[in-house]
Amino acid sequence: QELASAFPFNPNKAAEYDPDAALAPPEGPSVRPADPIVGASTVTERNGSDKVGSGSPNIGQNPTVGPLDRVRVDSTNRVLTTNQGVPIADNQHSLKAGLRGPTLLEDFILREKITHFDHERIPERIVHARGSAAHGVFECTQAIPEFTRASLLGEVGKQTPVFVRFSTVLGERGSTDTARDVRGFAVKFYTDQGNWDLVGNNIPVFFIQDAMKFPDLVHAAKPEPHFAMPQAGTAHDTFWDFASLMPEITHMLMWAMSDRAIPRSYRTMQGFGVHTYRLVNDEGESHFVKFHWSPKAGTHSLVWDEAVKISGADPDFHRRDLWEAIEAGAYPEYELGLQVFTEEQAEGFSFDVLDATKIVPEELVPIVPVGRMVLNRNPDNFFAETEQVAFCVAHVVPGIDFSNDPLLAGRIHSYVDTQISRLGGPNFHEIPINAPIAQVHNNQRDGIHRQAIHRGRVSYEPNSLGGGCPFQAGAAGLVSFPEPREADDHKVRGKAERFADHYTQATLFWNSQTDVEKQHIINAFRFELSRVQTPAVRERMVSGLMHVDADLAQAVATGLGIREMPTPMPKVMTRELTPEVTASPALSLFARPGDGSIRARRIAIVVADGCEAASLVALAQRLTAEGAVARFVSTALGAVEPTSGDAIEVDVSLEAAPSVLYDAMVLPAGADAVRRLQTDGRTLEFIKDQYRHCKPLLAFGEGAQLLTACGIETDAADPGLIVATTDATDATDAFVAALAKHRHFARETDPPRV
Ligand code: HDE
Repeated sequence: QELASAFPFNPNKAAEYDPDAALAPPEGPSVRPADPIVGASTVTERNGSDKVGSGSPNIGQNPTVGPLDRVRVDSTNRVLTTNQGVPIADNQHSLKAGLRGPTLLEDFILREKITHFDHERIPERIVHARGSAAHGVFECTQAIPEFTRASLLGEVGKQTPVFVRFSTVLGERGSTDTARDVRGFAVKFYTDQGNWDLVGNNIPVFFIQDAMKFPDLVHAAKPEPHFAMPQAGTAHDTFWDFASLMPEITHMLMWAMSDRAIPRSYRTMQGFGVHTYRLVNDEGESHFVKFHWSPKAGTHSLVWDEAVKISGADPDFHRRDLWEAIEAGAYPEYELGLQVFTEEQAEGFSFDVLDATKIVPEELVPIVPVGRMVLNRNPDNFFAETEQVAFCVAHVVPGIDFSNDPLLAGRIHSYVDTQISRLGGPNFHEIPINAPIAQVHNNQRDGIHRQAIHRGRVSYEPNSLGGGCPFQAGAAGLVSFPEPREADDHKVRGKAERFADHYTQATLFWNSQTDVEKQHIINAFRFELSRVQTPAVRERMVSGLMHVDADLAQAVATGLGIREMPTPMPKVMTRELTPEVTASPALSLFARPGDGSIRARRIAIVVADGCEAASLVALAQRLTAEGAVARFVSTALGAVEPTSGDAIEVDVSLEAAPSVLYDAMVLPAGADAVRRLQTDGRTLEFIKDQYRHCKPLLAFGEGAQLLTACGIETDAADPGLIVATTDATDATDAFVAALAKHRHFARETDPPRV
């Protein structure tokens, strides 16, 4: 008894001694209950689980995989032990034969520590290695039993726990967050019918049409094999060589060269299932479906110059943003929308819905909102959760099924396959973050690191010795949609005809962009292709772009110094298809400005000795009250003495957190302060970057002189540039409105003026 209280038992094992203690959530700061969506009715928590369920009897009761609290470890007030639970007396010194003598082989404590350390790393994901994740809740807002028997969409208000991982595709695990790249948007729904993984991207189309080409695509895009450069980017010869020879890539390139590939935040990007999937209802009827996530905060991006600079200033920019927003209670929220259509409708479309390089325009099939997802809790441990989570396209639940998209088919195979090597064996579904809430019963046995302790002698089916258990669910289980085959289908390698239309939707995307977005796309092509060393590759790309839009191709060619336009690339499909839609405003990033909130936006309020504090402090209070993050910035840390009132403690120096890490900037009034700031080149550089990146700027009083010193015209008609007297509350209002709008591109020029 005495020993037990001195060295409490491992809580993972405590159930064997004290079942009540085992079921109680462990104490300590690392464990917080999930925050339910406010106002929702059906949140129940079992066993203190973070996996908030819908109240079905299975939730939290699974003896094998159970809630995550079962495996959480909190060492507060605990003694240091070996992996066998033996208390360690001295963690500083190895065991030696005399103080200056050799270290002994006998020192199993040293060897255990070093051996474990030696094996800490697991292989990173071959793609999407760099990622960040969060826990949350999905809530059904419109039940659609007429389309699907998936229980998570069966009842309004029903809540399903989720774990979401965002990622870049190309970079290694430690690469920068703000590289130009597609972002992964993978959602694991822990439903009461088993896990459903919707493994999507922030761009609704893909580079290739057939899984057969995926290793080629990734080999071309990853660092070149001879010298392993460049990291986390496509601006190199092998990618564009491949791209220029694969015209099916054209539509995706338009998206990837747009500002979609440099999001401001994971909170401000859309997500897409990309492929056409199927919904199947209780009667076995099927509809095609496309999945869309839309952020409540709107779609906002960085500008390229800014993204490049952030890579140096804070390579963890997106990871930090997601973490801090959740810690601050500014929970990222997304709406799930569906495009549901019939097979007959799909046959009539001018494009093939099995081709992942095509979208279904919203004008053709509207998006119907069915739910919302709130990310409300950061993981406790990056490795255990974010790194070990294993998403898999094959994880579907009854009511959700696949289409024949040939890209999807390859993915159904690839994910589970790669995870067997990445996570070291076939039992990775038992790793707590991957384990379903639904109970797991089957006759799969053994394998490396098996956790479940299966009872009884039956591990086969049919059986009589185990009473026939576990038994087949029959119609209540997952029944694949019995899709009829065409009578004349032959085994063949090839593609359906409409897959060969490589340009119509690339043109649709181009035509749907605003002028600002078009210019950014041109600049991105110019940048990426300027890095390509092989002139023939650059020319071949331009010859393909000529089919998208003549102006686009010309502008890119000019940027590359190509004086004579090449012959357009021969088209694979000569038959002209008539698209249903030639412009879709919904494809512009500006179509989703968001809810007008400024939550989690970061504002630099510049201060220096001799500034007028009252207006700045009042502004900081207002911004904080609206959920924004206001930071007092100066040339160095320490306290700043204003003209009157209390000293202002500087939060961060210009050096430590340059301009690109802020969404907006405020310059103080006060002649002395302005004189001081003006003599520091870094302040002016800070202001210039804010201006060049089209961010809101507010200058009080003499602060406007700093703008002039940067060559910024203060009387320009620019709603993002506000010059005010110190007591102007309407200026503060204008600033908050400018902040909610995010960027003010009207001032942008190419090349930049400032
Ligand atoms: Fe993936 N993809 N992918 N992919 N993918 C992986 O699985 C693959 C594709 C996506 O946060 C891998 O566990 C093939 C499209 C995301 O853990 C791997 C093909 C879309 C993630 C794999 C594709 C995606 C991955 C690497 C073409 C958007 C990260 C590690 C046939 C709809 C998930 C892993 C996470 C990860 C294969 C194409 C999204 C190798 C073969 C299209 C978000 O299995």
